[in-house]
Amino acid sequence: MADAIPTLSLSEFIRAYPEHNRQSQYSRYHELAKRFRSVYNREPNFIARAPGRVNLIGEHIDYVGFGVLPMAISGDILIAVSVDDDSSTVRIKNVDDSKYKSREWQYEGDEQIVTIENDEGSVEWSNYFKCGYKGILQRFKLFCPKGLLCLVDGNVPPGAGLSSSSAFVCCAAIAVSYANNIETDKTTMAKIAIECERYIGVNGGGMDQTTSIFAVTNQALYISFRPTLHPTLIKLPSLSPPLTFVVSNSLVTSNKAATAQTNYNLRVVETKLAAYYLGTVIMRKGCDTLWDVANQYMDGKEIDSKSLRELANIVEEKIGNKQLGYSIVELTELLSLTSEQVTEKFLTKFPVRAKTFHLYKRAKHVFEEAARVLEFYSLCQTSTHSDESMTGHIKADQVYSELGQLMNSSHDSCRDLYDCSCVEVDELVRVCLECGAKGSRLTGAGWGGCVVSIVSGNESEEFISKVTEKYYNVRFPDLPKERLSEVIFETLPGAGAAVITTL
Ligand code: NG1
Ligand code: MG
Repeated sequence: MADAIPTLSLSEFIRAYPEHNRQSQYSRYHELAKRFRSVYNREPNFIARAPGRVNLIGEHIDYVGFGVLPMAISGDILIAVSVDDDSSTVRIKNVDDSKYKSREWQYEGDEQIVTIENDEGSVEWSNYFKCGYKGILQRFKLFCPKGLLCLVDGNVPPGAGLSSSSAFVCCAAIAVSYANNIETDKTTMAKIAIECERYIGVNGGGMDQTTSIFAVTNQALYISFRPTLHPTLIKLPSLSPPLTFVVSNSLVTSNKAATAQTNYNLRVVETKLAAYYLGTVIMRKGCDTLWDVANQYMDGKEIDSKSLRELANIVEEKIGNKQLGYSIVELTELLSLTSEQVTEKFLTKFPVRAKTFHLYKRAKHVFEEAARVLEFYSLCQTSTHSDESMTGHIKADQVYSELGQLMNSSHDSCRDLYDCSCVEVDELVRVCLECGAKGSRLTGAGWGGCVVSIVSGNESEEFISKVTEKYYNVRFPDLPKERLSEVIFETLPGAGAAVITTL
């Protein structure tokens, strides 16, 4: 799969869209080019685009090293760019300039390239662009980068778990590399985007960037990260009635960068503490990630869902559910390390704030969630292969119910073991199930954001109207009707990142 990011004309690109939204996509790209001309008084040379994603299953396990199963959505970030050969100044503007102020900076030279300051509590929007900029300049050692005039537009809701941040970082990296005449393959681009998004202060995994770059219309992805990054395109089961995924936004936003120290980065640390401890008790040597624990447990053989379930039982035996978690003092005893060693090993690279650390709940979630992903994947494969030989509805019902149950268990585990849900998201999941979803779960990092539900195709309209009545009309009665299609929508696997050269 070492192929390049596609460069396409707008008409070629639009062909990948389902017929019903081709026209609206066309207008969006044209509008952006038009705005660009009026803002900068010149033609854009190209538009880079990168989509958001919805994760079907596999939450908070990518940074641990286990495979996940997402798909791209049609919402994306667009950056129209005009290259300025005579300077190295970057100017970026947003079509929504009341919310996102224009920024400008200079290439700072070798080491620093560009300063990214992470203010806790509020995150400067242009930092996501700077991540991609810095990532490309560093990786390709560009000492005389071109100046850029950029105009950004996006329709992935921010802080909703649909990965607007990674779509922006990927889009920026692609725009900067294309503007500087760098050709690279998708794997390299995904790895750059994964690493450079960490400049924002979140010790993230690689699911979002990989999806944004590798996605193909009508296919989901199974992404494995270890031993190397490896995305596999997969067909979702073709069932009758057809399977649909509906995304609904709880409308609670959670800015992952602003809350990293108490939420996301803390979870990364907790899984590392658990990996170290389990390594010492099972293999007599601390491991770096829970994937390493599983890999050593399997002696290098393929990790399957049965062994992951065994590992979840070992977590029960060896760690035990200490309700209040471990304080640093207790950790030093448990891990036979000094408190300096604990700090140095686990708490320095990305600082976190916590009185106690939960090892049992996090490790149990990770192993079971990793098992669920493999079970979901194998259901997709068997039902895709064999549905012609099966007789219609019985088979479909069974597949729906099995996929749905895996999604439900995933949500329960995010809520109860990983503590990454919130009251509103739990309520929305409950409402979705009451309204006929076969399964429903939070998607993305959590602590707010979106829910994804599996719904039988011929029931999706009715489903959407029932959820609207029971969730949005009750909790957000003032939400304008015309915004409903942004907050609850059916989604098909969308196309991946591209550069659109002829508008
Ligand atoms: P979102 O919700 O898109 O910010 C984050 C991480 C993913 C993954 C999920 C949880 C980044 C860029 N994204 O996604 O890698 O860990 O949370 O499954 O850090
Ligand atoms: Mg994100």
